[in-house]
Amino acid sequence: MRRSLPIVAFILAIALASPASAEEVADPDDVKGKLDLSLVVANKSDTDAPLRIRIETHENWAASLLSWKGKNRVWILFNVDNDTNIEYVGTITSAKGKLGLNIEGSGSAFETLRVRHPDGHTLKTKIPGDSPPNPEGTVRIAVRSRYKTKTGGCSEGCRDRAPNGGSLAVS
Ligand SMILES: [Ca+2]
Ligand SMILES: [Ca+2]
Ligand SMILES: [Ca+2]
Repeated sequence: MRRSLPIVAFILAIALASPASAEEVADPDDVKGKLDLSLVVANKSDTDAPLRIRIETHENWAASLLSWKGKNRVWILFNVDNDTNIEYVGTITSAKGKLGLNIEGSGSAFETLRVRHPDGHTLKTKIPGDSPPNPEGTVRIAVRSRYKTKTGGCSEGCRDRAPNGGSLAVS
């Protein structure tokens, strides 16, 4: 066994030297409505760096679609340890057209984080590094959406998840 040690050390050295890369999952055109998710991209430049998240949908919409007064929502789920349970849920809503992310869970609620909507189908946000929803090391995330209309195909609420099962592991 002793002979295999240098190989292990060599592989570890490569792993440590690799720059952090973006993790992403494309999501198909699998639900009706404006909040049909198409892509989630997440990355951390270092283990204790901010977690940057980009969410895209297949359709374009105005920030007011996510008004806190309405039923439409985009949620970010955070699993920050080794089990499969979600510890924190971030809810994206808008007030007077300005988007924010409110993260709650494990008995805590955090200050609203800024969310940008640089084009009609993209949401971008940043979770501070070394914070409960983005602890040092690996964090697993998934995104859910709900789009509800008064009549028609989404009157019961059209819901999407990306990835459809499991989560995106970012470290
Ligand atoms: Ca989708
Ligand atoms: Ca967990
Ligand atoms: Ca999906």
